Parts: sequence; C-alpha cells; structure tokens
Amino acid sequence: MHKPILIIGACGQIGTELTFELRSKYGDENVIASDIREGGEALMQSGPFELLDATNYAAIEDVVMHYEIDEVYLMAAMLSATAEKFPMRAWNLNMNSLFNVLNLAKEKKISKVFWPSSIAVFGPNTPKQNTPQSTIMEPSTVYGISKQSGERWCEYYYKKYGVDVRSVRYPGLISWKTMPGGGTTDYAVEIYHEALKKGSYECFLDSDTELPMMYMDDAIRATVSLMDSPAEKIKVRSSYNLAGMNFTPKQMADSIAKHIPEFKISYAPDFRQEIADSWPSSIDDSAARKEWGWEPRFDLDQTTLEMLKNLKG
Ligand code: AKB
Repeated sequence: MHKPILIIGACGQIGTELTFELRSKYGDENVIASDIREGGEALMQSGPFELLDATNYAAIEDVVMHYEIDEVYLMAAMLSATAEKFPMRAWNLNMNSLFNVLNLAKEKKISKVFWPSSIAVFGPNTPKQNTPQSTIMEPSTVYGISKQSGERWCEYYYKKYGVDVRSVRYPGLISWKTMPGGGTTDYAVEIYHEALKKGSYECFLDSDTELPMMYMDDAIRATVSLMDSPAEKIKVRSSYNLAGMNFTPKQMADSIAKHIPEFKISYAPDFRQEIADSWPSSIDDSAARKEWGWEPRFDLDQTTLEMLKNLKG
C-alpha cells in the first residue's frame, strides 16, 4: 500500500485534478487534500481535507505527523499576474512554503517532495524558440524570480541534504474543472468559457503572442510519472522543461471557430503582454523525454474538443 500523501494548495487549478488522480490511484483516504480555503464539493467530499496555511511550518508539521505523511505535493503559489501586484506577498508565499516543505524533508519527516516550477523562470534574454533545459535565465517577473530561486534551492537541498525533490516547469495549463487564478496564460481557459457563454472573447494578449501550453490531463500524467520514476533516473533536480503544444490567441480562436463558427475574438493587451513577451514561445523537453519517458498526448484541436465537450456538460 502507498504511504499517505499530502497535497498543499489542493483547491487550485492543478491541485484539484492532482487530488482526484492521486485518490483514484492510491485510495481516497491515503491522499490528504489541504488548502487555505475550502474547495469544490466534489473535492471536499472525496477524501480527507485540512485547512492549512502553506507558510505555517508548525501547522504543516502537525498534519504531516498526524497522518504519517510520506510525500508532499506543494501546489500553493501566487501566479505571475497577481504577483506583479503584490511582490512581497508573492515572494513570501512562494519561498516560505517551499522552505517549509524542503526542511521537513531535510529533517526526514517526509521522504519525497513535488514542487512546480514554470516557464516563467525564463526571461527576455533567453532563446525564445525551443528553449533549452539549461540556458540564460534572467526572469523579469516577481513570480519568475521566485520560481528560479526555488529551483536553485531544490537542487541545493538535493545535493547537500539528499532531499528527493522533483519538479517540472509547467507551461500554461488548460483545464475545465477549476479556473486558473492570476496567471498570464489564463486567457487560454477563459476563452472557452466565454466562447460558450457569449460567442466572443476579448483577449488580454495580442493575436500573435505564441506561448507554450498544455492540456491538464498531460500535466497531471507528467507529474505522477515523474514522482513514480526511480530516483536514479531523475538527473535534473532543479526542474525539467516540459512541453505540450505552442499556439497564439489567434490560432486558439481559429480552433474554437471550427466548432462555433460565429465565435469572434478581439484583442486588448494589458500589463500581462509584457510578461508574456518575456517568456519562451516553445520549449525543448528532450531531457524529460529521455530520462523518464515523458510524451505529451494533447494538441490544440484535441484540447478544444475536450474543453468544449466538458464545459457544455
Ligand atoms: C502563469 O501564467 O503565471 C502560470 C505559469 C505559466 O506558470 N500559468
């Protein structure tokens, strides 16, 4: 039987689906969901839930001891667009929560950690196309700075203290179960909701802003597969590049128009344009493919099909 797992930030966009997946894989009672606030009914009712502040070390330690937790998935974070508005709050949340979990692992109270990084670790001086695993990283956002620092700390804890920490650099994630909140790639989810509700969408990024994206099923499969891999296969202990698909808002609108011919998109770029312009357009994920067998399954048109089908209900 798998030892108990704690998910911190279980009510967010990734946390919700990760909780469902891990509960179906390891048993409802074995996966403790936690967040600073309660989540959707399905999540709350499918297994144990704890109200938990990711910045409170003692509170996390209590939950870890109470449930005899072995693995922690730390999904709580402030994303790129919100972090620009609240820089110190973002830094405190994103860094303190990571230190809390890394220190629990250092003290051998847990044995494995998953922590998400992001394409936001890259910056305006990074090669934009097919961005390599190791390259220039000069992030220009608060969120990106916190994720890049986090990556350095993960590698440090692995090398100095033997902490088994694993991470991927998620691209923008597209899902229908839970809305994203405060990200620069959120347009790629909002657009489907608005297409079905109003037949139109005003996009906060320009028509030709190409970004790396991924359907949530692929992101969850990548996460679980990385955590399932034997430790010796995981050569990168900062964070792995992970690719799914790349597209622009215009290409996404064209994909939606194949199903909703009257769909109209307009463009009103705001402060998030500058953030998007500092990120890669496409990602080289060959290390993840080679070392632990990563392979994406969803392209843009398949994602559109899934999103429209599920949101229509
Ligand atoms: C964001 O837009 O901030 C996130 C991310 C790419 O990490 N979705």
